[in-house]
Formats: sequence, structure tokens, C-alpha cells
Amino acid sequence: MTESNKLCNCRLKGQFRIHGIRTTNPVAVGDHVEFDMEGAEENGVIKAIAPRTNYIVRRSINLSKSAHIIASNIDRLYIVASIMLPRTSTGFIDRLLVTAEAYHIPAALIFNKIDIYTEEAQSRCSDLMKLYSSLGYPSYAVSALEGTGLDALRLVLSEKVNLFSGHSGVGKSALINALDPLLTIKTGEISSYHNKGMHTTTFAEMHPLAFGGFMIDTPGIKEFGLVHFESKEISERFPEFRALLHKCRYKNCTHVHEPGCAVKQALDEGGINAERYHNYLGLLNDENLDMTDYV
Ligand SMILES: Nc1nc2c(ncn2[C@@H]2O[C@H](COP(=O)(O)OP(=O)(O)OP(=O)(O)O)[C@@H](O)[C@H]2O)c(=O)[nH]1
Ligand SMILES: [Mg+2]
Ligand SMILES: [Zn+2]
Repeated sequence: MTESNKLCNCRLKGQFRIHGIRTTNPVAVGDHVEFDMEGAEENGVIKAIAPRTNYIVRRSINLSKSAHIIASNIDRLYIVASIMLPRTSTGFIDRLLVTAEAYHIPAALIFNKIDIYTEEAQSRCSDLMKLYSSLGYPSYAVSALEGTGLDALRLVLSEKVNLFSGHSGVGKSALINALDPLLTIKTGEISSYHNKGMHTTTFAEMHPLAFGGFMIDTPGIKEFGLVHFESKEISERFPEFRALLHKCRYKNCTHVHEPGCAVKQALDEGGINAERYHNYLGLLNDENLDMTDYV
């Protein structure tokens, strides 16, 4: 898209290698590029990719030694979640939040499908919203189906580059369509057998919003490949741990079994949420932890 909002089909010229990362896709959704018009002025040739302010990668399924850039130059990553149909666990949410922290992308949470929540699900939703807002992740409850809560969301999305991520079937594409009725992105059914989505969106795509800004819709993910984190790094990606880290007796404290651990103390005193701590342990023990291979 040119500065005057004109769309052009572009191709890449020659070899592009972005410094530092081996990727399966040289140009990603969200990249700012320079291109020359070719032939009949309808097509372009990309000759340069501007440095990215940030990007988010997913490890490639087939080519284990390289990573796939999902998108770049993102203002905010929204984890689209649901308490039901399909359920999003906090383990999944925290893994994505840690990833966003690692890539220096501000993150927020959207709980969709509130129209179908049972009383129990509603109460779980409001507990999680309280928890995550208190950690600095703005949290929203919406229904794409009924249009509930969309005005508040439009307000924060407008004039920004936003990315929606989350499990298949939580309603990422449906929500984008509901936010901007001019869009007609394909949505899919929920499998009645598994209560899961059918992976309807198959590649990341950026959509301009009628009310200003851009939405990047992405394919549903099962789990998020973490890229070269060290144990010490993980605790730094938990904002509520961060302030306590220098108070632990041992400098290399893993906050698991060490005496004089400020994180464990806060956990005992209720200053740290037990579920978050549990998810921290999960990440720490993750067999995929050492993923230096992937980048
Ligand atoms: N009841 C209810 N259903 C919704 C809501 N939002 C989306 N759905 C339904 O959920 C199903 C999946 O929606 P999609 O938008 O395709 O989900 P997605 O997250 O884009 O899924 P992938 O593209 O596979 O990652 C569709 O049948 C939608 O109609 C909602 O707020 N309430
Ligand atoms: Mg989709
Ligand atoms: Zn500690």
C-alpha cells in the first residue's frame, strides 16, 4: 500500500536477508518497504525493507532451523481468548504474554463470546480480567456476535497497527468483521466433536480499518514456540516478579526451591497469583525451552 493508500501487487527482487534472523519469509505482514513501479504501473518490485521496530516469530514446523515472521511493526498484540467454546487456558495466555514481553510488544487481552458464558464462566472471566489488568495488560470482554463491548475496543484500536492472536475458533476473524462491517473475512464453524475451531484463517493478513488503523488477523495457534529464553529471562517477563527479583537472597534464584526467595514469599502472602506462578513453573520446565536452534 502506497502512502496514498493505493494497493499494488509487488514482487521481491533478488535475495533479502534480514540481519540476525534466519527466516522462511523475507518480507512479512507489517513490513515497510520501498518499491519501484514496474511496467504498466500496476505492479511493483520491492527493493528495500525498512528496519523493523519489532516483530513476532513462530518457529517453523518443517524447517526447524529457521523461524517464520508472523508480523512486524506491531503497536499492540491482542490475545483473543474465550472461557468457553473453545476454552483458552491461562497457561496459553501466559506463554503468549511472555513472548510478547520478549519481543517488546505491548499486549492486551480480549475475552470474546461473552454471549454464551454461563454464570460460572462469567465469574471466571471477570476474575481473569481483574488479574491481567492489574498486571498491566488491558482486558476487554466482548461479543462479536451481539456487538457488545465493541465501541471501547474501536477506541483503542483506531490509528494503530493491531494484531489478533489466539486459538482457532475464538472468533478473531469474526471480531474483526464485527468491528468494521465493511470487512468480510472468512470465518469458520466450531467442531461440535472437539469444541475447537477448524483453522479457517491460514495466513496472516493485514486489513485497513474504516475507523483508522490496521488489523492483522492471524491463523489460530495451538501453542507458541518460545524463542531463546533462559530461565532467568522468563522471570523477567512476568511483570509482578520483576519488582521482586533483586530481593531474592541468591542472585541466580530460580524461585522454585531456594531459601530467601522474595517471589515465593509474595506467593505465600497472596501478592502473586498462584495460577501465574504455576504457569511460570510450566514455562521453566518446558522441554522446548532451549530453542536457540530456531533463530
Ligand atoms: N456465540 C458467539 N460465537 C462467536 C462469537 N465470535 C465468533 N463466534 C463464532 O465462532 C466461530 C469461529 O469464528 P472465527 O472468527 O472463524 O474464529 P477464528 O479465531 O478466526 O479462527 P481461526 O481462523 O481458525 O484461527 C464462528 O462460528 C463464529 O460465528 C461470539 O462473540 N459469540
Ligand atoms: Mg480466523
Ligand atoms: Zn527467588
